[in-house]
Amino acid sequence: MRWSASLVAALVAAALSAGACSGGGGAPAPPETPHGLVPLPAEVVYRGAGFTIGGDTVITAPPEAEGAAGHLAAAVREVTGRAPRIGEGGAVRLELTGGRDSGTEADPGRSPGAGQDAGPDALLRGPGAEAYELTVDAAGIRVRASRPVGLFRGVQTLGQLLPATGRAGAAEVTLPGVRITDRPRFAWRGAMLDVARHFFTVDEVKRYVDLVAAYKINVLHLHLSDDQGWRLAVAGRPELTRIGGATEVGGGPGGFYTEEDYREIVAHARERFVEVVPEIDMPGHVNAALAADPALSCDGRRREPYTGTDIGFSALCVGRPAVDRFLADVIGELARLTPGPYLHIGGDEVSRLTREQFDGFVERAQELVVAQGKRAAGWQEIGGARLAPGTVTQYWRTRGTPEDALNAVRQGGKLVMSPASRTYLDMKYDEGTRLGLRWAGFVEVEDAYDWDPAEMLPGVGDGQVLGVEAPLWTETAETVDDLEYLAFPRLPAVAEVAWTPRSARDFDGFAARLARHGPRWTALGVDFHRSAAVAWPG
Ligand code: TNX
Repeated sequence: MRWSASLVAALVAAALSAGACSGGGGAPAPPETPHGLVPLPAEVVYRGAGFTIGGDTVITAPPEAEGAAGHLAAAVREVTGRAPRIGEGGAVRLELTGGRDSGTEADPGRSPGAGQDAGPDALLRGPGAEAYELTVDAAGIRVRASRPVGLFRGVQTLGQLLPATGRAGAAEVTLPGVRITDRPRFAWRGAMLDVARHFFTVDEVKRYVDLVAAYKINVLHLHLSDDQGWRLAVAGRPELTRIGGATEVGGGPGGFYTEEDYREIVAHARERFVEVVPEIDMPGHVNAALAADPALSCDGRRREPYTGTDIGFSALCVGRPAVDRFLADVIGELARLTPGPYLHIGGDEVSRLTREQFDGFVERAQELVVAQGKRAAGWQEIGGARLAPGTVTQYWRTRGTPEDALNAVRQGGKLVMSPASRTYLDMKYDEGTRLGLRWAGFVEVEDAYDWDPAEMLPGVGDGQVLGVEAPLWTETAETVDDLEYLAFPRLPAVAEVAWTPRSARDFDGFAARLARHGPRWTALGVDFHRSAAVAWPG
């Protein structure tokens, strides 16, 4: 019999309150965090006795899952003060089953089985690649998956079964007895960070990755260029970063990533099974590039650096040989530095070009991406162009017509859903929010949660949706605190929309589970927004 998670939650709540009424005669103490899992797994059954982790606990894991085992040991150390040893014969076991993924898409060119670097697997193979099972009982803890990525996702779940913080002096923690069978609904579960409007350092980006990976986000979409800044070094074009990288919104010093910096971010993300999708936004949003290289504009004039927040005023002089060389250099560099399967070419909000010019540019950029063995991603507007097989279109415009996105689907393309009125983490929560914009309306945590990606557009169901992404534009966000205040708690809401089956989701249940994360964020120093719809403890 298969239980829906919400049914199980209701039964557990009933059982717990029955236990409370029975006078406690031998009834096990209610587990500390029975409903704190975000995103909610596909199936959760709390049952039987749990398991106590202490200083002598040993974690056993195959070599491919050493990273996951290390993350688990660190999470345990956070609450008990001591990391479990990783070795043979442990009561906590991470196991690769070596079987086939359940329900994956065919992916010629890769053989199934355990032990592969699972970063691209999840994006190219479909959500089954990330499936796992987690059991906690009196004998121990077992996580099973066919791939290392599944073990890592299972360890993230396990981390949420631990209390937020250790009790002073307690060297042990008891996890509830539970059996979880889980896999994501969508393959692409993204967080976009705009490092162009305000620059964020490698360490700041890594911290964001750590925070979002806990919610099983698997794509870090880095918005690496815009009018206000060019943030990635491109071999042979030093002026792009020297001039284009030297400022940001408000006139601060800006910054950029060297090849080494970028590789460090990619490696850090991959260790957490998060794939970096780099975006160079073209053919609009390019003032920083035009400030660096006047040959990219039709009038041949160098632009002044731009530190304001207007949009739509810049464009490459498409069709010029200098622009084509630039395009080839930039896409070549992105492909060289990026192990993941997708390169994002931007394509949003271009008002200076004719439709023909725009479409021609998008088609040329796609051709270059495909020639590098990659797939292209682009904002919704690219859907009007002829799309290559595998090109992903990112829906965002909740004002105006979705015609471009529908056109992408008519061509057989898939969508990543980032409706601004639901997923834009840069919108204000409400009238009083000290940061953020308001053009797409206020976005409270209920708005970020209470929608369905497969019910937004006519003719766009589960089969047309590759995934969901929450963009964090940074016109108004200058510091890590600003980022975190905007992302939490909305990012976890979007992460659950992307992961959890529709039938298992309801806002009240989510809010009750989410409340448990307040103390976690406080312990991590995350400055989160205390949304009024959530009963935050303390
Ligand atoms: C629209 S969404 C933009 C960005 C802005 C954002 C602010 C999209 C593809 N373009 O350039 O930063 O709104 O909310």
